[in-house]
Amino acid sequence: MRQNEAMELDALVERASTEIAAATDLESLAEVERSFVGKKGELVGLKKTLGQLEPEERKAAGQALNEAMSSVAAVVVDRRAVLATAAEAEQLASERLDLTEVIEEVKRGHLHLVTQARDRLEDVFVGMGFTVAEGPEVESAWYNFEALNIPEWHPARGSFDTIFVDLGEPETTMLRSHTSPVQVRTMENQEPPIYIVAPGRTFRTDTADATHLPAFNQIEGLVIDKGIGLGDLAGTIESFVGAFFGHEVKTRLRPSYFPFTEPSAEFDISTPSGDWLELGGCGVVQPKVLENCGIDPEIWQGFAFGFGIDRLAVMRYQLDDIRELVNNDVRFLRQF
Ligand code: FA5
Repeated sequence: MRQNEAMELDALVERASTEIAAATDLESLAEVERSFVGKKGELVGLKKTLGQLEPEERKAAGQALNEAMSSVAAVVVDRRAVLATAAEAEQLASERLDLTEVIEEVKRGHLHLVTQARDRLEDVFVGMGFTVAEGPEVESAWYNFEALNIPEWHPARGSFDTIFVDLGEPETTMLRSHTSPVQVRTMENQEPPIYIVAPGRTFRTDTADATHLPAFNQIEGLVIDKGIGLGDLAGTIESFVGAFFGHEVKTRLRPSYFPFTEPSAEFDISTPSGDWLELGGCGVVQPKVLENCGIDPEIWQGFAFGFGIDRLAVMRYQLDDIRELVNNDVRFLRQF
């Protein structure tokens, strides 16, 4: 191979390397590759001129050309690897979902304030030695009324504004109108002494207003032991209110009437404005109710109470209206 031809070949390889390095994507690289080593490429073009050379020269020139072609091919392979990695990274980046905005927007959630109040109530009562009991939300007339000394003819049935379920004989199945049926279920299944609280959902035909909801929550308390009386009930309510609200909140019992307790009382707590707020009912368990549940009233006595958890949340978080609890306005709920 003549000197100037060899130099030309070197220059060609160098130009090919420069152009390959300058290719910014796989497509332009393929084009550069074609223009040097493709069928009509410059190096392949040179190959065709070999025929005009003397056999000896042809051999050396052919060899030099082959080396040039493989060195260009090697540079192409390297560059292709670099560009392919870059292309892959670019594709990944473009397909990536940017969720940072969403994450910033959605703040961490928390329990609803009625749930917070219920959990805290359970903690306070468990701390006082009670265990937590549960009962069904759909009840029979026996558990919701009769076992609690409210027979069918009793006027007190009307005061519970019951929502009946269309099942069996009319007015025999209902959404429980209070948590007191859990008293009955517990006494039927458990030997005294009994110290339970039963929180849960309750339902009445009440129209929603600032202090009423048609679906609300109560917590029932029941103690059955020997020598239990009204003083124990008053002391328990006072301890619980002190633990839940702080000892500056006072309690008072007002005489009232419930067919399942005798004597019965309504209990109120003092509000910061100096008023009293009715929280629930309570009393000494009627001997008839103990008998209905298979417990001998000559040996065992007890007290029971039931109050509204939603009302208690209203008081604790100083809300103006109980309906705030169920409006599901996240701006409101987030504050607690
Ligand atoms: C009862 O439901 C009795 N079972 C309570 C009881 C239990 C008495 C054990 C004696 C022994 P009353 O109907 O008063 O009682 O309801 C108790 C509490 O539930 C009320 O003081 C109130 O805090 C809450 N409550 C009643 N109706 C609603 C309502 N519609 N919305 C929100 N809270 C309510």
